[in-house]
Amino acid sequence: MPGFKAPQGAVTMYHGDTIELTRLDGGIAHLCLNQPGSPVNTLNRAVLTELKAALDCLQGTELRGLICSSGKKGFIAGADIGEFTPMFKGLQQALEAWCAESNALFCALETLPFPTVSIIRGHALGGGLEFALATDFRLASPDASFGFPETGLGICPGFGGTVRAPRVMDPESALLWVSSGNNYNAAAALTSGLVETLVDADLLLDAAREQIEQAWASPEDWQALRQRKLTVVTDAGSALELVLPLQQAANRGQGRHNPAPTLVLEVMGESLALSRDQALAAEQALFVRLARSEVALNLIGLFTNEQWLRQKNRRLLAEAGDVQQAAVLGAGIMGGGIAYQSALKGVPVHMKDIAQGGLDAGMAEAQKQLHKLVAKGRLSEASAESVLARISPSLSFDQYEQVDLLIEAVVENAGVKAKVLAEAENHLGEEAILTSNTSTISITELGKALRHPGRFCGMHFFNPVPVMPLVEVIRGEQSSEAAIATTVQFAQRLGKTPIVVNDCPGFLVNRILFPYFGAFSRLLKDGADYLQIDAAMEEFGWPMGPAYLLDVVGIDTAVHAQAVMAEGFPQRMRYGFTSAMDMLAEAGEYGQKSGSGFYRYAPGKDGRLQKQPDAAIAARIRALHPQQRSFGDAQIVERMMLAMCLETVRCLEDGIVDSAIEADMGLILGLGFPRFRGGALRYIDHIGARAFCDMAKAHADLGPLYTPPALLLDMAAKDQRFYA
Ligand code: 3H9
Repeated sequence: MPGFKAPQGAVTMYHGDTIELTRLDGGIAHLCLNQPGSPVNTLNRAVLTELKAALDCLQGTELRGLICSSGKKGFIAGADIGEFTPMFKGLQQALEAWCAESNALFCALETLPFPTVSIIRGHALGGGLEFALATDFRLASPDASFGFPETGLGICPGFGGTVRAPRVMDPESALLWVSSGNNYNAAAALTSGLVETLVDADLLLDAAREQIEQAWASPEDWQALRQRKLTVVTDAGSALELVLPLQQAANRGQGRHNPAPTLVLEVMGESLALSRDQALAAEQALFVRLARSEVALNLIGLFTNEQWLRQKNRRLLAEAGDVQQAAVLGAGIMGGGIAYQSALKGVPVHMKDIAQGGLDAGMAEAQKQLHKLVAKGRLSEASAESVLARISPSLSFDQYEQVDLLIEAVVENAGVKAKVLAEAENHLGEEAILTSNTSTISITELGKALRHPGRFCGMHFFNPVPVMPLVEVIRGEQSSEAAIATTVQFAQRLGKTPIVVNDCPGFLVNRILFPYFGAFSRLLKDGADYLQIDAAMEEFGWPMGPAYLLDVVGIDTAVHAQAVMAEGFPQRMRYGFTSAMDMLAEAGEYGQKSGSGFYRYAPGKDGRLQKQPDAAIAARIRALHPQQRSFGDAQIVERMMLAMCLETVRCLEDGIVDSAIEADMGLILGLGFPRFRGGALRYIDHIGARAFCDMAKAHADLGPLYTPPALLLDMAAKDQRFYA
């Protein structure tokens, strides 16, 4: 989609690689930002240098106004996050100097001697929104979106956003926007006072000219706007009233692990009672402090990891076939979820089961999910109906010759899966790709049941399918690159993040999860209290502790998968004792699905299951493991995280996963590994390979699960890290 271009006959005032400044008729200058070779504009160092040069050209001219626009479909996506890590890890003085220079630039834009207008289509995020806030007026098209994503990166706005937003918008919205990190639509921007008016995209330039004329028509109003941006917003007492409830909300749940929202609210609250320049100094001090924190470096690392992963997958896609018709075998929770997701994302899908009851349940589940979207206003009734119409339930293989990609999602039993896959292969066309949604069963072995194992690979979805972002694409020994590429492309089409891994019991995510459960079982055996373990792991940052997680996964499912893992890695993963998990499974207490497991479950006021600790369950676990020993929270975290992180290193060492980035992203997206810690390997980097090995060696009595792998020992000897 073309962006704004200077009209013919406009006189060039400045021409850089990314910025073009032209003089239009009527004495109006037009600054257009258009970064070559990138789908978005970012404010990287080169752009800021050119912006300074362009602003210098505007000094001492007899202009009537300046219009700022973008040559892309969006306005500006913020500062260039790719530049952050080296800059933030570098010298503090250099970072401070960069902030000060950038701020001087935005202040120069703000004080130009004529009215300035930003015209915004698409996104104006972070530094991009801060750019717009430095101009006098903002006009936007109805499709525009705005936000300050900085807190999600563990930092705060650093180009004056915390200062200008509450002086331009209503202060309460400004505090919410900056602290939440959320995106807001054009209507919200209008209501909050951020934008003057909404205008169709092709009329924005004319509307901006008009805005400049209006400013000259009542210069006192225009000057009053400028004055408002320089002064105090409110007194300290009123500011506190605005800030406190937002701080409480920011500190709830997972939010407490990222200090950025709370601190930015504190600083913004204080700054409401300060002048612009004092407030800018306070923002800069907070920005530098947050930028150099471990949390920020981890969260920024995730952004660059995601970018790296997208680029890697993009390279694969050259070999991918197009999936126009999908099919799912098995209409259970997973199969039904996959069929729903495929239909939702526009790919028609056959859903086959052996029982009409199964198909009805699968369709009912899809209907339930669609109702939820309609109720939330995210889908119209008509669209929901067309999504549902894309799912064709059937008891037969009719029309399977048109299927491009099939996902087998029947029971987790190798024999049944092999049989179903072999039968399906007979009904598919010669080019079709077959995949299996399995969490543990060997893809290489399943492939042996097929005539064309090259066209087969694993496609492991996580439950609940519509919510969980990860899909593991598993390469069996015979899987062709075309099968992998097509499956990766299809996973992306479903809105998921695919990670390609090699075949082994548990693949990547479950191979790492089960040693973690192993550490949990062993802690219980050694006398630890599972309520304390859950609390300690949640405090570490996990969304739920291991006992609760087992109840959610299903203890029967976990016991089954544990058996597969123990067979695959007997030395490390065979328990050699009856675990609490075994005991509960034996008693039919499978967790949430049966109403009790490590906890007891009953529907709460909102109808959702609430967990309750139960003294009787605790007593039975104590009877099973009579030894009592008290553990500190730090000891618990150490034993749990060692088991998980060491297995992650082994996956890298064994070539199950190609890179540290993919290993960490798999854990974050598939297991909910605390984002602010950046992943298991980044966590090792944080502690240091040598210290991590020493910690592991101190637990040698716990067996081979705690033996540091050769790769880590080698890295420790050479003082190496997983991430630069
Ligand atoms: C900030 O501004 C701090 C300041 O307050 C102060 C500093 C002192 N940097 O997502 P897409 C890449 S913090 C670097 O496919 P879309 C993106 O990774 C910044 N790269 O397009 C992708 O790369 P690739 C606050 C960026 O149309 C390519 O551009 N801003 C940035 O679906 C295309 O992106 C944010 O956090 C960036 N800022 O969505 C915004 N933005 O092709 C983060 C994008 O190699 N970005 N890229 O995979 C977004 O939310 C979306 O990219 C956006 C476009 C909505 C903008």
